[in-house]
Amino acid sequence: MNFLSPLLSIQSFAAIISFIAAMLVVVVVIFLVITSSTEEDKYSVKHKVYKLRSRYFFALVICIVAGLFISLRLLPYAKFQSEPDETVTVVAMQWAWKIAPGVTDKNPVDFTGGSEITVPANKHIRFVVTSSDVNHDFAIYNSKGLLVAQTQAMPEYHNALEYIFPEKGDYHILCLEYCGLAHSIMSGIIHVN
Ligand SMILES: [Cu+2]
Repeated sequence: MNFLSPLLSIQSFAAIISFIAAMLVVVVVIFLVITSSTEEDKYSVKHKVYKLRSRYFFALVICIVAGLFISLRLLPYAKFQSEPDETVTVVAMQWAWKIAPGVTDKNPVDFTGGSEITVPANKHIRFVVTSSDVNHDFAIYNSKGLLVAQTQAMPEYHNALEYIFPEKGDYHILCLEYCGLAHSIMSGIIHVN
């Protein structure tokens, strides 16, 4: 009996706490019932909230439309609407890049090109990118090693990548999609002058 007494005291303590909590709930419910508003009050509050809601809605619409017009001007697409100053064909293959100026109607397998090309700075360049075997990704990095443009190189698709090189110097080409064992040696250079 002796060893049970601490347990009993904990039990009675818990019972008292539970009773107090239950009483608190009852008091809160009674308080809410006494102080709750009538039906008419509910309608006037509802009217106010609806008015606020419609104002909030119009403010939101104005913000979204203004944001749209501001951000649309920052999109890069507008400056690429015109025809490019130069077009470059890029064919990816396991595990090299075949790059040559101009557009070609040659089959990507028969297409010949080197891993380097020279293009002018501050001119609109269009890279027409495809692959002669599996999926690759044509990625251009600037001299600081930052990725500046990329597009998928996929067999039977010709993806156009438009870019204006802002600075003279050497830009590096790497493959951004794992394409097999020697994926990491797929590199090329774009000389910009
Ligand atoms: Cu690759």
